[in-house]
Amino acid sequence: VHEFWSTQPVPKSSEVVVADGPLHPPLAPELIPKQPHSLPEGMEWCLVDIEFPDEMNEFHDLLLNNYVEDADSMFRFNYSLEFLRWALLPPGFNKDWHVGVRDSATKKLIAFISGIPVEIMVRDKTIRMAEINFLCLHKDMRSQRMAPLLIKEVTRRVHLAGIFQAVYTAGRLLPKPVSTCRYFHRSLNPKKLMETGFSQKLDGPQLVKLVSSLRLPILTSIPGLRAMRKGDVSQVRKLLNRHLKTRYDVLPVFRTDAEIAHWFLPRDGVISTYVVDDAEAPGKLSDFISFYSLASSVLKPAGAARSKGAVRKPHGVRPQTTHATVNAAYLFYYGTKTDYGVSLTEEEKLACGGQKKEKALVKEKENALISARLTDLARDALILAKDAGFDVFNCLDMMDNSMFTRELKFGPGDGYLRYYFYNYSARSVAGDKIGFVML
Ligand code: EN5
Repeated sequence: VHEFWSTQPVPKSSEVVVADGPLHPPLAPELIPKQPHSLPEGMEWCLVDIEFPDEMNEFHDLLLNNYVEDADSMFRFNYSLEFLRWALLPPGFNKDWHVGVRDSATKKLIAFISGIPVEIMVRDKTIRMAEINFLCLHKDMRSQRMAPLLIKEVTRRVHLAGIFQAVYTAGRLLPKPVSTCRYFHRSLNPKKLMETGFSQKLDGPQLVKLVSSLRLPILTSIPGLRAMRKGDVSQVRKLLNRHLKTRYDVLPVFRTDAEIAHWFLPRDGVISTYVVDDAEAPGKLSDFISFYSLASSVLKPAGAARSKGAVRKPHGVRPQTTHATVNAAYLFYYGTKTDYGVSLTEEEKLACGGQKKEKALVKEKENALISARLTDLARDALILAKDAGFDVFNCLDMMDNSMFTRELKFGPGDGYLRYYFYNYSARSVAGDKIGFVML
């Protein structure tokens, strides 16, 4: 069934993985082809130099018209130029991993795939990997078996750098996910979401009730919450690495302040990070939360899918073609110290009557604290995102997100995100043990 994936170092769909480890050892340099894989007649490999505006615009255009859509083709990701620079030019990026394909005759960019370097911890092992993203084929080039060529070519280039594992995500089911997460959405601008078909149309008393239930406080609630600045970088690094390591089974390791500065310092229209500057100890950060900005183009006016007349549109909400995009904030990373130094009273220890029970009770107390704190942080993030003009706030049911999604009125979407490793077979990981966010 999987003509391509059955030839690749990934677990079979039918297989139950029982131990973590590479599927093949590092390749000896002489076994890695020095020349690019061959392409069909009329196509050629190119590097897309993200630092050149012209090439960047071509790449941006390819994605704008051909990248990921929802299951009903009502929306398509609309990554901004600035976002793509942020995503593809982190510290240590490799130009050779920004791979394009051009039409030899017209020189038009018709396909793309990228990798960036990342260090991922899977349970107790730290592995240097390529993070593969933005695989995109022009719509006119579909079903010509091009994706396997792009994947093989980026793999070859990653191998040449001495890296033999990769991590990637997809909405689709492939062999074989290490984890499956679901998208959750929190309306910030319910009327616009209904007009674009992003959420179910309501009118009358139902609409009134919904809108009032989605009201948010005008002001954020956490004292000392402010935008992150340069001076916060090293504290955010420690806060984040510790939070990820203590809470999750799959996580990135941020080795340097430069990486944290790149991924977290606020950039307009790209990434927002807020830190909590403790009032009692000014300059000491206790928490942070971040979200990135990714619009989706509206492809069909709301109601177009059922305009044949089978189902009547509720009147009062007219289909609108006036909204070009839905502006979405996506939850990125967060970290909190609220669970520092949870301890049991002598009384509680006695009641436990054993190390094991004590550990469980400490965990339970930590979780209660974290849950309350994350709910406050996420609520403040919703307020800030709404103020900044976002229409919806999205996240996955990964990390500790399920601790606040219900209370904060997120609802499940129709999309899923599957996590995959290349040349690493890992026992499956529960969604709430995934601590790695992809853009
Ligand atoms: C690159 N590494 O499906 C791979 N989005 O739910 C990326 N649905 O926006 C792969 N279909 O549910 C990405 N509204 C895979 C995701 C692709 C995009 C995608 C989904 C995620 C999405 C929306 C719109 C659905 C339109 C019809 C959705 C319901 C919102 C509602 C708001 C109020 C509370 C309940 C949910």
